[in-house]
Parts: sequence; C-alpha cells; structure tokens
Amino acid sequence: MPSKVIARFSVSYQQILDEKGGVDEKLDPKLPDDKLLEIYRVMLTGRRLDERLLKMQRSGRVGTLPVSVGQEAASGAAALAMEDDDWFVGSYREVAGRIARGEELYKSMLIYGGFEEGNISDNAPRMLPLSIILASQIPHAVGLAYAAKMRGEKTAVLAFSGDGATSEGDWHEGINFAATWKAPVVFLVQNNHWAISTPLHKQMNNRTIAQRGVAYDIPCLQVDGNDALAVYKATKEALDRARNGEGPTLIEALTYRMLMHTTADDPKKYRPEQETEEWKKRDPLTRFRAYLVNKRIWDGDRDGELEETVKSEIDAAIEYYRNYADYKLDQPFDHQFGTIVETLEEQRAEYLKYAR
Ligand SMILES: Cc1ncc(C[n+]2csc(CCOP(=O)(O)OP(=O)(O)O)c2C)c(N)n1
Ligand SMILES: [Mg+2]
Repeated sequence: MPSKVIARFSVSYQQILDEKGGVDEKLDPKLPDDKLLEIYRVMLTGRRLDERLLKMQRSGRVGTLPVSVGQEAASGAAALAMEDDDWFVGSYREVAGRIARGEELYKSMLIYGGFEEGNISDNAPRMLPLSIILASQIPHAVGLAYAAKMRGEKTAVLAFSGDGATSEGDWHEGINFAATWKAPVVFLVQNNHWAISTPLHKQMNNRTIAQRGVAYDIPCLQVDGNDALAVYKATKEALDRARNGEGPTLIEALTYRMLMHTTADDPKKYRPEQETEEWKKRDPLTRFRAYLVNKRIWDGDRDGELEETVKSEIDAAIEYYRNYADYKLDQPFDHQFGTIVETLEEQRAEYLKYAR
C-alpha cells in the first residue's frame, strides 16, 4: 500500500504597517490620498462615536452596548474596500464599518436605545441589520451571495463574525455551502481574542482561525487587523476575486477589544491587564495616523479640525435621537415573518396592551 502525502497547506500572514506606522514599501497598496484620509476619518468617527455611546449608556440614555474600541481598522478599512453594490453583513462590533457604508450616526443610538428603526438605513441600503445571535448572519450572507450569483449580478458580500462565532455550526455550514457553490462572499473574522470571558484557546484547538478555511478548500489568510492597510488590501483582493466568480475567501483579522465585551461586564474580572496594555501599542488609529504624517498628508494642525467636525456630527446625532418620537412600539413584531402569524398577532396585542 502506498503511503504518501496527498496535500499540504499553509496559512499566510500579512502586515503592511508596523507598530510605529512604518510601511513596507513593497506591500503598500499605494492608495490615493483621499482614500487614505477617508479611512482615517471613518476610524476616528467610529472611535469617538463609541466613546460617546458609552457615556450615553452610563447615563441611561441607551441600553446594553457592545463597544468596538480598538477594532476600527478591522471593520472600517474592510468596509471601505467594498463597492457600492456589495452587501455588508455585520455582527454587532462593526461601528466603523457601518459608518464607512454611510449609516447615519444616530442609527447606532436608535439601535442601542431599543428602536428597531435603527437597523435600517436608506443611506446604506445594502446592509443587513445587526446580528446578535452568533453566526446566524453567515447563512444569510451566503444566501445573498448565492442569489446574486444566480442573477448574474457583479456583487460580492462582506460578512463579519467574531472569533467565538467561528465555533458555531451556522458558521461552518455557511462556509461549506459558499465553498461548494462558489458564492461570492468574503468571511472576515474579527479575532479579538475573547468571546466575552472565554479566551481563544479555551474554545478552539486551532492555531489560527484562518486555517478553518483549509477544511473547505478556500483561500484563507491572517492579517494584522489593527493595520488598516493590510485589512484594506486583503479585503479588496478577496472581494474582487468573489465578483470575478472565484468564490469565497476567509480573512482572519487579528485585533483586540480594548474595553468591555458589553456594558454588562467588567473585563478586569477575567482578562490580564498586562495583555490590554500590550495591545495599546498596536492601536490602529495611532499607527495609521503616523503613516499619514510620514507621507506628509497629515499633521498636528489637522487633528483639531477633524475632531471638531466629528464632534459636531455626533452632537447633531445625539440631538436628533433626544427628540426622536417617530417610533412604533410594536415594530419588532413586523419583522418576524413575511406573512401574518396568528399566535404572534395575539402576542402583539398583549404586548401593546401591556405597554400602554
Ligand atoms: C448563538 C449564540 N450563543 C451565545 C450567545 C451569547 N453571546 C453573545 S456575544 C458572545 C461572545 C461572542 O464572541 P465573539 O464571536 O468572539 O465576538 P466578540 O463579542 O468578541 O466580538 C456570546 C457567547 C449569542 N449571542 N448567540
Ligand atoms: Mg471575540
């Protein structure tokens, strides 16, 4: 009987910016200045919006909140690599990515304030609502992609999930289907190393999440998820491949959640503070800003101007949210099924009676 190796696999890792913002000239995608400045604006807006939302949560103006601080490059730069007609399928930790797609800032306030309307944006029509049920968005993303392919549309789907979500059945079923039917979808995993209080090594035996793509024989790679250039380049290439009929890609973006999982927990109880301190050195915003300064398209004088613009945009969103009165109490019931379900209507009536 012959005994031989019939396949070997490798997983690559890409970083373009070092921790100080120095660039690898050979890998630099050499994006136009306006694109680079847009990436910075989106990441900074995401950071500041998160900070303000956190204050709003602490003062009782919005409910439980997942915070994305530290992960702005992984979702923001990725979303800016999309084309207008592509679909954005998020989980719940992609604030910068949603801003990149054009979602109004007050929508985040509505969502976390409990208003279903926050989940739909005319400005960002090809964006699915937040998905809190881990990995449930993955089969939806694959379905969208497969439908686009059947219709002959030149469209791709960018689907986000967290590291913990990659241990869910839905995640694997979705990728298996996409791989088999060459659905134009890019799976971007924000590996922030924690699933609430569960560290990565307690929920999987794999050395990388990227290698989970090997099992489905799709291109897979790991990138420095706090390096906006590496995230942008990997996502753009993968989306282009998808649109060209070459099927799905799995990108693992290594990043870190700098704050709590949600406002319902205290990371100091389960996470070594030293680890968080180490990750501070890789802050995606600081690194990218240093790159812009080195390129001489940014300087200290411009910080104040941008901060002021972002602050007034957030202030305006808060004002709008404060005066928001256009809500429909029973809206969540509208979106459960496409057709009327009698038992659900009974529950709606009961709920409305209770709420009034
Ligand atoms: C199917 C399912 N199981 C459990 C939960 C509860 N839960 C919410 S977030 C979370 C951890 C998710 O971790 P990860 O996928 O790494 O995303 P992160 O929050 O780190 O961005 C869990 C277990 C859920 N929302 N859905
Ligand atoms: Mg995680």
